[in-house]
Amino acid sequence: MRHIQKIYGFIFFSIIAAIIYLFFAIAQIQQTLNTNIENIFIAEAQSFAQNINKEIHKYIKSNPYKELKKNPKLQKNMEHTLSILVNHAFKYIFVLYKDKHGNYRYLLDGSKEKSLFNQRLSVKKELWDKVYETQQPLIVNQKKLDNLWITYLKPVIVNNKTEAIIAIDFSTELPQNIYNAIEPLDRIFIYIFIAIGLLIFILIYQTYISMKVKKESITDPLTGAYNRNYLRDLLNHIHIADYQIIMLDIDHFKQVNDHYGHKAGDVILATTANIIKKEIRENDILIRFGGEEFLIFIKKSSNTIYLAYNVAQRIRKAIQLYDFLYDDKEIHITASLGICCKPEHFKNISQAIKHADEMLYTAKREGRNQVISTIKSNPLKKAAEIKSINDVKSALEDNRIFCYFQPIYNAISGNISKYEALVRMEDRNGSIILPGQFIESIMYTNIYNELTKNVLENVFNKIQKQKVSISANLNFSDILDNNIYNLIITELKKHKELASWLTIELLEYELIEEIAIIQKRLFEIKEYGVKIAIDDFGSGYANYSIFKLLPIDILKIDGSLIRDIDKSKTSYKITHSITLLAKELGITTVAEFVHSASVLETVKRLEVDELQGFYLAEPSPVIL
Ligand code: GH3
Ligand code: MG
Ligand code: MG
Repeated sequence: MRHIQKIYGFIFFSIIAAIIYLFFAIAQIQQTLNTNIENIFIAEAQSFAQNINKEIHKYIKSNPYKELKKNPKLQKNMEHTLSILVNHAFKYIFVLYKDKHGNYRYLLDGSKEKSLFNQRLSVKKELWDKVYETQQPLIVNQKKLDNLWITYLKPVIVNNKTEAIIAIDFSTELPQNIYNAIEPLDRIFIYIFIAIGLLIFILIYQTYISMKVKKESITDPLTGAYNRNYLRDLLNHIHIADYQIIMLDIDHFKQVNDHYGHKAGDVILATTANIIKKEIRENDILIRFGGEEFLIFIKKSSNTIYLAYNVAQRIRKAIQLYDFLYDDKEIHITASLGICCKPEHFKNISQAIKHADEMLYTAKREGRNQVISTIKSNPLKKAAEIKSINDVKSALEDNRIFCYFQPIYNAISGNISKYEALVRMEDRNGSIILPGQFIESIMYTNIYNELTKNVLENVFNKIQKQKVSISANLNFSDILDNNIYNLIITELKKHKELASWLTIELLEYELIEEIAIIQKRLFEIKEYGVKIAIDDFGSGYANYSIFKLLPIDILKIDGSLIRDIDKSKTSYKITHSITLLAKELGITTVAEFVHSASVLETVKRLEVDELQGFYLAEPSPVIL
């Protein structure tokens, strides 16, 4: 289509160029014709003057005035000769001499009227004098616009002295005739130019209109942002690796509509779009994605992965602080934002947008008025670098510590019975870091406690929001920590229903000195209805007295046993004995690390109650 437009454009401008060329070419022809006519006439005048000069020299040998005055017959004869040359073009042919006062007077006159001999003729003296002095012929061009009017002056030299001047006046209307012949063409050109002018005007107007229509079709009239039509076009040609994606949704917008009316809602939508526009740059793209949902493509400029995150935080704060005004009422709103930092890691743009939307969903679920940003970490890049205390500390401060959730399935029904919360850290590059890379360095520091609190709050929130069973990992040291213990108890008291959704998974269980305190605290927690699980049972020195001391509901069989249960007889037998023991004690068993079909088949055969592992489901930032 564009190709054809280009061809039309080329043809159109070629035609215009040809017409303009023709216009100037014709003007040039007219000019050339005029010059040629002029030259022909001048050549003729020269030859006339030459002949007259010869004639004069034939009969006159000294002073022409004196000789002609003496000989009127000669004068008459010569005038007759001149008169033969006179015609409608060469109208005046005469010979003048200069008297001693410097005035010019007739010697011979070619016109057939009565003789003007010795009468004065007023001429342009300076020109005539010049011919007298230089003894060179002169062409005096009195050309009018379309007619030629030329006087040709030739000196008559006798004995090296200028004695007279032959003057031939000629004029022609040929140029006028040519002009008359060409004039219709000129008129045609005027019409053509007017037509071209009109055509150009129509073209410009049409282009303007079609651009306007096009703009309207891709713009949302309420907010002035692009609409989904634009997004559809954009998806075809956008280079997604150049952008990061933000998805924004206004929190509780329905309530704004309900409280203040739909018009107020509209004002808020338009104003929000303006706030966003102020926070983004020219190269970024703002699209109204849905009702109160905006999609923003942030053009990468530097190599900071946090670009979109920073922009999103700015937008979030700006919206939170803005006093929206409607009908003299001040309205305050907040927004939640989800980010896809590395769209290039997704199969296509739609998937990347979907990821940003999932992050937005997470932001909503986890309290709104916040920015959630995770990335699908690049599988090619597995940096196993250990993070420092400071890294974790700033991650905590920046809200870059959160949980992934891995489902645990009931082996018989196949339904999800609960999720295990697995802590994750997002580093400054947007990569998701596993606990193995950062827990070590903060162990036994207050940062570790901060992290645990953060995880617990995360889990409590998730339970409140989604009403799902979640299992949280804690150490004995966490139970002993007063802050953490109090946090748990306070939450359990505050939200009575919380306990039934919560499982505490104990990661270590050596019988330390303080076991009595742990025992007391765990019994107290269990009183509320929280379930207690023993994690990684079967690794290290499995101490059976733990079942006597602590109120255990669930036993998670260590992954190292499950991993090769389909291949190792020992693993199989140990697991078997653990399941038998658990059954005897009335404890639920969980097999973690179910990573293949044959492992799954084997643990099912051993009648393990619950199953967890990559083969069934990977940990995910959201619970659907
Ligand atoms: P959440 O915090 O979960 O996002 O809740 P919410 O109420 O903002 O979201 P929900 O999707 O439930 O409601 C969105 C509302 O936005 C519903 C719809 O009537 C309203 N809406 C959609 N488009 C427009 C519009 O153009 N103008 C106005 N005034 N309201 C709109
Ligand atoms: Mg909303
Ligand atoms: Mg919505």
